[in-house]
Amino acid sequence: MTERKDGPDGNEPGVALKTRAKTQRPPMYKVLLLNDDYTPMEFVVHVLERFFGLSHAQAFEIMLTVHKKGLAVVGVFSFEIAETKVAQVMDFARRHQHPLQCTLEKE
Ligand code: TYC
Repeated sequence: MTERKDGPDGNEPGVALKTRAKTQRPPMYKVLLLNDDYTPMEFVVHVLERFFGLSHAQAFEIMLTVHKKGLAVVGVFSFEIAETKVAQVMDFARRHQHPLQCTLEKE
């Protein structure tokens, strides 16, 4: 009988094993909106509609959550998108002289 020895890697010679490259998912970032005592509610709702594409009802709900709980996650995005949203919100708030704060956090 012909005996075939395993190769140095412990696998039978001639047996092709499929190796699957581990696909890394890109890290995702939460965009958080923070409460303050001065930014008008309507302004926050407008920001959420304008920069996050939320409906009026969704925007109003998130604004109320922030108002009551202190903060809320507005959405989860790739780093580039999250960074851009934060910059857009902060710039828009500053231009309207509201102290609204928006930040990002790695998931
Ligand atoms: N607390 C604000 C007010 O009473 C409203 C507000 C909501 C401000 C959400 C910021 O992210 C915010 N006018």
